[in-house]
Amino acid sequence: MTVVVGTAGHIDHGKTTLLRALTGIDADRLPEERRRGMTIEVGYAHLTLADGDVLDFVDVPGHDRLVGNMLVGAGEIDAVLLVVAADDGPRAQTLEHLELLDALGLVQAVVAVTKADLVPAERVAAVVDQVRTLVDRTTLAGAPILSVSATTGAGLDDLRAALAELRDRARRDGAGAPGPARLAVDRVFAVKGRGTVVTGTLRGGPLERNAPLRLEPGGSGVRPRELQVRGIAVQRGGPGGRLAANLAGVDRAAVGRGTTLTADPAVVATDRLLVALRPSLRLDATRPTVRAPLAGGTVVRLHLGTAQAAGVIRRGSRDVDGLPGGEFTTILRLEVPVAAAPGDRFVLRRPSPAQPLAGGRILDPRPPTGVAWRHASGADVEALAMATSPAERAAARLALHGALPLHDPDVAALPPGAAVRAGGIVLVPALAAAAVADVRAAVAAAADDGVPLAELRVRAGRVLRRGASLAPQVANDAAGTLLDSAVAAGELARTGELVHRRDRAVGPAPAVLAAMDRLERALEMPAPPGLLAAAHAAACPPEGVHALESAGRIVRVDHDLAWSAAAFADLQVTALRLAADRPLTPAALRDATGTSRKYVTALLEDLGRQGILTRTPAGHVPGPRAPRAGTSGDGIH
Ligand SMILES: Nc1nc2c(ncn2[C@@H]2O[C@H](COP(=O)(O)OP(=O)(O)OP(=O)(O)O)[C@@H](O)[C@H]2O)c(=O)[nH]1
Ligand SMILES: [Mg+2]
Repeated sequence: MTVVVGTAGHIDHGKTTLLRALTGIDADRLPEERRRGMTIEVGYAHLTLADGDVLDFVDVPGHDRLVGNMLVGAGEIDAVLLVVAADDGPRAQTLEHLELLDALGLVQAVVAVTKADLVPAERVAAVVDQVRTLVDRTTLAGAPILSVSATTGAGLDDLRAALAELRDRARRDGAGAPGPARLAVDRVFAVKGRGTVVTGTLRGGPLERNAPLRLEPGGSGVRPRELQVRGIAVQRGGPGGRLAANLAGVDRAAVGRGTTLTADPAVVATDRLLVALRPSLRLDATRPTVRAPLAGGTVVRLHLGTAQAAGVIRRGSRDVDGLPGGEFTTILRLEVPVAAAPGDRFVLRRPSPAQPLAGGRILDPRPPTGVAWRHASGADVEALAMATSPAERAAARLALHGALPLHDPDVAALPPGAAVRAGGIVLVPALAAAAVADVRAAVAAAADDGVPLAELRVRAGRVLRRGASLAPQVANDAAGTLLDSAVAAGELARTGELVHRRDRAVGPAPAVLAAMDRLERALEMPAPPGLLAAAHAAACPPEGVHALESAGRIVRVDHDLAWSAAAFADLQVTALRLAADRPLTPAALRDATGTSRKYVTALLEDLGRQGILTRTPAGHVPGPRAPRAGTSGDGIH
């Protein structure tokens, strides 16, 4: 796994010169950089160590106006080479870079006090002391400090040895820990005849040629046609280290600095993030102290990986202040989406006058919205901010969201019992229980009658949507699964489409049963009255009508037309007998049954739908499902 070291330090303090002395590579490759003798863009070099291992370097500019470019370089490094000129001592960008590295949470560093050839040894020692004090106030505390000269070569062997140790410490810290490959693009260019080429530092596992990847933001699919490590074509690059990828079929304009190339489902494009912020350290006494926490409405510039975006702090009632280390949580809204994943570190700067504001980490790149966010509590946010293991984090994020889709990367990390699976989602158990409790209450309120399944599904779906931001269909599907399991677990009972209490046999009340009998009798004639009027006359409620229908005691052919099953069977026998002789016309059926056009039309349509009769120009004839004379057990002859 290749460790990537980024330079840092004030302008002209000798970063690029030191890298050239170490590696023989001039990271200042642009003509303008060479002419002006200063770094403008991020540059690259690499060093083969005594043990044969290779270190990659990212060289950054020290100019105060180019701190944005410094952060592009610092956004994806494992360790730091801080350079301070012995003649000049620590200066404004020495301090600012240290503040930014601290904000990014970088830990492993080596400090080179360079240009030692220009000053007496006492001056070098004094600068080393000054630097020691500064560095030890940051996350880089304890970093070794060496005095060197790029011009004379003094101290370079010791520096190489210190860099080898730096590499070992970075690896022990988990630099390049295994995980999905992710490359934040820091440079894009078009190569004639080859198409678009991007470069960046690889995080996570290795990247294979032709592996299917996504570009975020945007989500477009891409396969790297060619990979290069330090100018040499490879089948696979990394893990870790600098990588160039030739992207087949991608327009140069579709990729920019900050675009991320990955197959990691945890990386998403987002313009609204839940973050934990820590006010930036202030090493420069002339700079105003950042008040913690940052006020709502504060305009910021986000530097995340190689991406930058304008944003604004949105404070709300779910924000948590006073977390360990002075952290506080907030929502960050961006002007444009960036590619982000949970745990990513970033820096916020004040746009004007430009200065560090805060370091941060992403708690949730897509926090809940709408009702689910209003229902989320500060405690949920705090649990997420304090989570230390993937399982804790996943459980805290589920609690915050109420529900997560099955394909969410956190679902696999959930500890057993932390979630209930329902339909295409997992639910926090309390929310699943609330939905089932609501259903149980509705069923209990309906006493003996039971409640239609469809109604309960929508009802429980509504409960789920109060606790999680879910599409209605997703919520109803999940509610359906919860209902099924409540029935399977014996908490509720189900008869047909009715859900009812387990301790009651479902069925209409005695009064309704009597009304049903009356209605059935009222419909037992070839030309019965309208169904609704008949039900009203019989005092039969709608559920009684449904019960008659589902029990097959009445045959309902239309909204307002039904026969008793017996009357309908008689009519069917008559129709079939006539149709067997000759094509049956509505008039013939009307005369044979003594009814009217209304009844025979409905009857013929219904028998046609069932395939018992088939309509021909001459009239209806027996259809494919007609019971054959003599073989039918229905008594048709
Ligand atoms: N005498 C002496 N001069 C040095 C040494 N290192 C660098 N210099 C000189 O210092 C000047 C600045 O060096 P650079 O390497 O360009 O400085 P830098 O830190 O990369 O500057 P930026 O990229 O603009 O931030 C150049 O003129 C170098 O020749 C050294 O060890 N001894
Ligand atoms: Mg330089």
